[in-house]
Amino acid sequence: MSEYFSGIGKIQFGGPNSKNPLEFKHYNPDEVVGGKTMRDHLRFSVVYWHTFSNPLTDPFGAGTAVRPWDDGSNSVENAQRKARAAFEFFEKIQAPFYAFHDRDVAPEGATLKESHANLDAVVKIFKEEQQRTGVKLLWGTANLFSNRRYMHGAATSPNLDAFAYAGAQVKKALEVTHELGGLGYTFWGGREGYSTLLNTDMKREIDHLARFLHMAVDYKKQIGFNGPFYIEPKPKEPTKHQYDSDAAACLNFLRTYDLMPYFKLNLETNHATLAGHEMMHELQVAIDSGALGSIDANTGDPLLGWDTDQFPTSIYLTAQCMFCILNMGGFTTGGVNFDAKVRRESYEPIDLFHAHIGGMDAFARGLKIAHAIISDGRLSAFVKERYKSWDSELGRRVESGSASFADLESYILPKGDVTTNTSGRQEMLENLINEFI
Ligand code: XLS
Ligand code: NI
Ligand code: NI
Repeated sequence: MSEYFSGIGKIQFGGPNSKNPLEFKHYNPDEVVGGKTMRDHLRFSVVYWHTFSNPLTDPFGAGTAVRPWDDGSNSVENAQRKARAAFEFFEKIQAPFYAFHDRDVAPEGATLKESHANLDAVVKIFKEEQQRTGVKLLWGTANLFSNRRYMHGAATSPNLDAFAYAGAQVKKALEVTHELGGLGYTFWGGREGYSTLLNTDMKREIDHLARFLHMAVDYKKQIGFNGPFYIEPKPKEPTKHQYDSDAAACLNFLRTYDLMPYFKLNLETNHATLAGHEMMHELQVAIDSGALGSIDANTGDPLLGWDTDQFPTSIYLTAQCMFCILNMGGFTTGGVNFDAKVRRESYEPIDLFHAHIGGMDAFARGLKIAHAIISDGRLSAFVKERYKSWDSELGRRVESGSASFADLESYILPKGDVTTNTSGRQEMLENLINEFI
């Protein structure tokens, strides 16, 4: 069997003092943090689209990536070779999971039938490689946005033919995900949104999206796929206004259309940024509704207003993410999926290792820091204390729904005014967090 990343072995844990750029400094898969190994906490996943199908183009220039296993052709053989290279990478970087879109892994044929066959030919290799390596599919998805047929959207297209094509494509992608033992399936609304309301019947489009997802639910039951569906919010790009704009909008949509039992959210950091939220906000919104499924780990550039999909390296960010995830009780089917790409200037195969090692180490540190903050207990004690007035008799009655405005009035009238506020101590708490960073 050919080796595609020759000269690079399995990435090992070298410890914090290691100066070897091809060693983990903090990610030690077997190390136990709070009763669980790092491997089981973090459930790292590599994305096929950025790491194996992205030539590193930008709007001003062609791709720069050098990928010796890729002959640049649209052939199935090329796609199969790429699959072997991908699994060699997953194994060497010690990622237990991967994720893909149907069109990342196999070339689109002249007809849908041909595309299905191309996909099957690569899935065959995936099956072999999953067996050989033990790497699992975190989630599958369908690309319903690149082809020109989806110029107006897919499930929200004004053209029924595009809607039908998308349905057939998702049907196949679900079958393949199921066949590969995928743990979940993601819907990111690629072009489900609008560029101008002048030509858009928004209500009708959103109703169609809900119908589409209900059909997916029906089909998932039919084939016996038990994994969760995920919706991945993003506010803009490619359309001006994406319907799944943020976690709250997605939850509102899911509740309106009775889809909550079947869906969780897959939250991406860069999308949170584009929505004008911190990732921690998005995570907490989802967690509070029992709907956090998985995360697309990346980061944006604060000076660039688009989805730059950079590898996460900020310890502050990863600590915040892991703080929320640990408080939730950890992932079940989801994981830390690196929806991130190397910069166009980082064109060599070895850069894929540097990028993932950095992201994995950043999350390992985030995990340890978050665990330490939680074990320390001062932060949660502060928050609990801040709400202590609600633990009174009246507070309990309000929370349980048995108090009225009249009760509030007779309680507060004798007091005359509110004289009991205490400091929020934001700066003190920020200092507390920095004790652990
Ligand atoms: C694009 C999205 C996409 C999804 C999968 O911005 O992040 O990559 O994760 O379709
Ligand atoms: Ni994503
Ligand atoms: Ni994205």
